[in-house]
Amino acid sequence: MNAVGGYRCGTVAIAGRPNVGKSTLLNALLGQKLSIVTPKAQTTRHRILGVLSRPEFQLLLLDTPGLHAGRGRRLNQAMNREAMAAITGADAALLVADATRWTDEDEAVLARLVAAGLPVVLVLNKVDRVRPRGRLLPLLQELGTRHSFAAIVPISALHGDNLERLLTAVAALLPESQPLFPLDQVTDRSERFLAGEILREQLTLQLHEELPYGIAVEIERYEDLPDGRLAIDAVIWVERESQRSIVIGAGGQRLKSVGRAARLELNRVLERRVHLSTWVRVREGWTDDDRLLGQLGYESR
Ligand SMILES: Nc1nc2c(ncn2[C@@H]2O[C@H](COP(=O)(O)OP(=O)(O)OP(=O)(O)O)[C@@H](O)[C@H]2O)c(=O)[nH]1
Ligand SMILES: [Mg+2]
Repeated sequence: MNAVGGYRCGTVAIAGRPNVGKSTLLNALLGQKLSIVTPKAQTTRHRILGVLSRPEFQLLLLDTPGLHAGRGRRLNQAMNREAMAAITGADAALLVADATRWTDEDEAVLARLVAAGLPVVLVLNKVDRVRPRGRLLPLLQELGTRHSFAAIVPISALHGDNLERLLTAVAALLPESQPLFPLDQVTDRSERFLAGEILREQLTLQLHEELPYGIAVEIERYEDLPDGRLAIDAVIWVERESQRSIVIGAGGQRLKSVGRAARLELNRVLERRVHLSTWVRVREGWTDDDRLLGQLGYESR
């Protein structure tokens, strides 16, 4: 199957405003968890590559941070830049939107994709939430007038509905090329990176309001133990001393609960037993400091 005539391969950016289901879609297409998902906006902070290899094509899917308005903190700027870098280098884009609600933010993302000159597939996600179902058709028609999309595909990433149709539409946009990655490779991210993300996912799920946005995770040790388990030592960075006590919680209960949930998820995703140790440390104002962002693995400029 390798690189015979007609084989297609290219990069497709999964773009959209925060919280529309981009990461859920990446995971659903790949059939495994590569990117973390939470009900809160601005969960994804990095580009994450998922490689989907089929007999006819290889799709290099890039999950991106949700594009959001306002200059915000340096971290927000870095996230927007990361998303734009993925878009600029792509052969095509999926514009993921929430089928229950088209907003000005969606319109702004569309404008950026159009400016980048990419063919765009509009992916209307969360159709399982559209009630009554008849509402979908007028929305599809209305959005179809805004741009000449390569295709408009309603899906439910959560339930895996209509994903094959989406793949057919996307594959048609890929250039003819040999596969660029080995056929058994699924991502360019390490398990160590994913481990840090899974801990951040649990922190985001279990902490309230603004706090998750001020948290970063750094894996300090990732090592096999003689008993077969994987030892992971993680530092949870917060911006202020007051946040440290919130993350730890009364009598250490919050951190214990986060650590337990993260360990169970790590056992599942990495398919091995994990021994997870966590520390909470303060790095004053790291979300708005270029140097500290760089130290924590965020491209700040
Ligand atoms: N009902 C429903 N919920 C969905 C669907 N897809 C995603 N979600 C939910 O929407 C929320 C956000 O999903 P994510 O995949 O994290 O969204 P995202 O676009 O990656 O968000 P950011 O990384 O913050 O930009 C989560 O609670 C998902 O479970 C869907 O098809 N139907
Ligand atoms: Mg995401």
